Amino acid sequence: MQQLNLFEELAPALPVSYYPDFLSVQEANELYQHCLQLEWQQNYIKMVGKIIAVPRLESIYGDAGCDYIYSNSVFLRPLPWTEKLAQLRDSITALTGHKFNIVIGNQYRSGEDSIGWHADNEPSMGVEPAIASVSLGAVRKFQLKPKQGKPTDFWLEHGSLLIMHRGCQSTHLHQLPKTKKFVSTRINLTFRSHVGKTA
Ligand SMILES: O=C(O)CCC(=O)C(=O)O
Repeated sequence: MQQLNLFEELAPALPVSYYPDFLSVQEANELYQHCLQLEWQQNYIKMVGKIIAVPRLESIYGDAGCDYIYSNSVFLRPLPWTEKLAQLRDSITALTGHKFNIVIGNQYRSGEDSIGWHADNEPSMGVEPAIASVSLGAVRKFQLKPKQGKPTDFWLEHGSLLIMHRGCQSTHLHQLPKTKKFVSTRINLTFRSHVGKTA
């Protein structure tokens, strides 16, 4: 499979790999339709004494017991793997060697939906976790930056796979910013490890 690592051309130090054609268009279309039928929920976080709606819908599937907590406020209990999500997990493992036991879905309904600068460093994922991120639907800008540096912009395409390598979450932050342009729905699936601790 062709690996087009645009980050390598733009900034050789970035700890990611990008596979634009990880899924065929037909596979990506079918998976997108499947993902629309997943159980999506609106979550809320506590910030400076306020309760704020997370600006996207979320879902979680995975092994029993792999509960996930983020921002000290959102508790996600995985539903059992669907057959299609389990197949996707296994094909990512076959390509990368990384094993995953949960997948968190993000559904961005419009350009108003987003995720701000953060690192995925919850203790439940273990030390220096690799994360695999599959994009479906509308193409959105994704940004990655060293903690003290400038962002590199990237457009994550329908059916693509982005791997954030081990160490990336310690050295870099990433985000999917809002956009004023009209964009249709995008679904992102992030496959993660879970090593036992939930907080
Ligand atoms: O939607 C994306 O591509 C990014 C998702 C993300 O950063 C996350 O789930 O932590």
